[in-house]
Amino acid sequence: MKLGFGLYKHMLDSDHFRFAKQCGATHLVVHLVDYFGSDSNNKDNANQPIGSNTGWGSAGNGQLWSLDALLKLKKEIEDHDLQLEAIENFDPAIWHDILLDGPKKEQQIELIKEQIRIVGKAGIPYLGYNFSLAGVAARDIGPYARGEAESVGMNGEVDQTPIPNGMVWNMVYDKNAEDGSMPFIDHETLWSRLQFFLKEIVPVAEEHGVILAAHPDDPPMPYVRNTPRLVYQPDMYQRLLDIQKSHHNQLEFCLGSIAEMTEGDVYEATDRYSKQNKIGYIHFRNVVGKVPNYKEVFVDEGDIDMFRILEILKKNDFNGVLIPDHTPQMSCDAPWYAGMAYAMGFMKAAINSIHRE
Ligand SMILES: [Mn+2]
Repeated sequence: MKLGFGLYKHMLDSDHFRFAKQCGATHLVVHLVDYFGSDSNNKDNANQPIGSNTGWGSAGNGQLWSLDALLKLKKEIEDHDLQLEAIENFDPAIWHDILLDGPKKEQQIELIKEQIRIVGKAGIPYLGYNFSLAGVAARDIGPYARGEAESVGMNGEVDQTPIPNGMVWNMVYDKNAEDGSMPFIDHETLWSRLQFFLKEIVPVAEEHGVILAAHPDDPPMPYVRNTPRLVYQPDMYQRLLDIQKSHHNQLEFCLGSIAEMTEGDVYEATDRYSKQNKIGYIHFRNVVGKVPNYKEVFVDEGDIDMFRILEILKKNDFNGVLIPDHTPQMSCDAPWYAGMAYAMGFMKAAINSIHRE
């Protein structure tokens, strides 16, 4: 097992590469989508009021990540003695109509194929994605972790405010969209959209040596903002895998989201999917409770026995990367960094102790 670190787009610089290295990371997972614009310094936990019409802000300009840009990034990362393991998430600007079954769907599926070719050429092994209409939304923020550390969670209520036209995946892709909101669809309709995506994209990923890794729903509710969710119980991951069976169709396995699900259990799910060799990389974080009443907490204070997870992964020969994903903010001048450094120290010690046994 390998210790990785996740960096947002505005953090892709030398200081942050050094920070990751100092925390013990050997691998990086990078976000190239510019969430939250450029004005927030608390981007990991950025949250929106119920029924937000802007979400995380504006989607990008629809340009693909170029081979030159990816190679440059990869080289900078390698110059810091780190490896670029994965890119996480597509920009809604290049796939909104794949999610929405809109008029540009065919055009956008070609864009995604081209993006995968480029990522493959750059030699980046994984592409994480989250096939979701509402995206990560409808959570609440508060002093929910140990010592009143600020984190996110749900308090029994689910935001079902319809999403306005021009917005998907919690970002605005068309500021000039007509008034109105996203039409209601059922779960099967959304599954058919995912099926179209996987049938088109997985063969291209195979050809170009890229492994797709699907994040489950966060939060894992059947509906959020009046839209259906795909993977909101552990079993539903199997359906996603079975649509297109391939080594290149895998999971971005988020322990926190899975533990928040109302059915199954996180240990059984970890065993089941690691045994199949379907876990691409892991979001290693902890929570208390289940939807719609849960809180994100420090890695060592939640419901999940993280050591038991590592034992299961070791038993099944999982050799991929674990990253901390979200963490509560710690009370100091650098709340996000302190929270992450704390999680990384725990993870490094835990992984070492498991490997020593
Ligand atoms: Mn996650």
